[in-house]
Amino acid sequence: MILDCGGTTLDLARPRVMGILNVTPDSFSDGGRFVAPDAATRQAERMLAEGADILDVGGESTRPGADAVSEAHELERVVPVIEHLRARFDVPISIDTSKPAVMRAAVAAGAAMINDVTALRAPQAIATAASLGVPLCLMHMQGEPRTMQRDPQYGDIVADIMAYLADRITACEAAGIDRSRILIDPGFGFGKTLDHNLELLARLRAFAALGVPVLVGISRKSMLGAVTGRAVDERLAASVAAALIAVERGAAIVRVHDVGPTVDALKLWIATTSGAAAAGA
Ligand code: 8Y7
Repeated sequence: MILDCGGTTLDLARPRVMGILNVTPDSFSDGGRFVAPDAATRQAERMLAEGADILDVGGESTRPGADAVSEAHELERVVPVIEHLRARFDVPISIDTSKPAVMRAAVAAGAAMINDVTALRAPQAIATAASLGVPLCLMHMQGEPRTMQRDPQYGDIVADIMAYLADRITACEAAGIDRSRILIDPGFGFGKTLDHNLELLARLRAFAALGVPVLVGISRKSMLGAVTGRAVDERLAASVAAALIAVERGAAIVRVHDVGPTVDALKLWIATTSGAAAAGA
């Protein structure tokens, strides 16, 4: 599967690493340290040196309990950062947003992918994404960020989320978006209990049946804290393990804070699943 990111192509025959670049003052794990374009540049530089294949720029915190950000604020946070990064680096930039106006401005500034945790449910989002022509990640979320962790419910969680994502893919295709531009994401932590998240990771392989690449974000999330008893800044080893488990179960892209350690782990995975090693030579 080849993803066409406007000029740059990403061959998903091997797993890829998306580095998280938050430009929100209230992002739970970066504490707003990367708001200014200069600071964002330094962080981007480091992630690229460590082997990031994509950078995901987000200006609206979607952590549980977060308040919505106004469109003007989001635009003023992300557009200068995207322009700054485009001028300096060649890497594809993904815009993490649910707002059509932000999608438009971000792509105009050089973003080559849309990452939407609401799977283009906002009015005009599908039409906007269709007209922009960039790849899209459709993520599953039950409820909305402010309230999603209050007693989420599923029948069969994998079947429910697959049905939701299949619906969103159909809606995109109906608007003229080619399937080759679509990725899906089960949305770890978005309206899910610990048990829901663990079952999703255990059964991740099932999502391959939808026939589009799977993106997974577990880096530093609370499910890792629940399993290890570790605070958010102590979840590196668990985050790398989660990325590796996801890739082993079919994820094409992992969205992470700690690019270098993740890339190292995936190098070992690649070395043992391809070529001579896999053939038993
Ligand atoms: C995810 C995400 C977040 C994820 C995708 C965090 C923006 C919370 N999580 N996008 N965004 N998948 N596609 O902890 O799991 O990074 S925000």
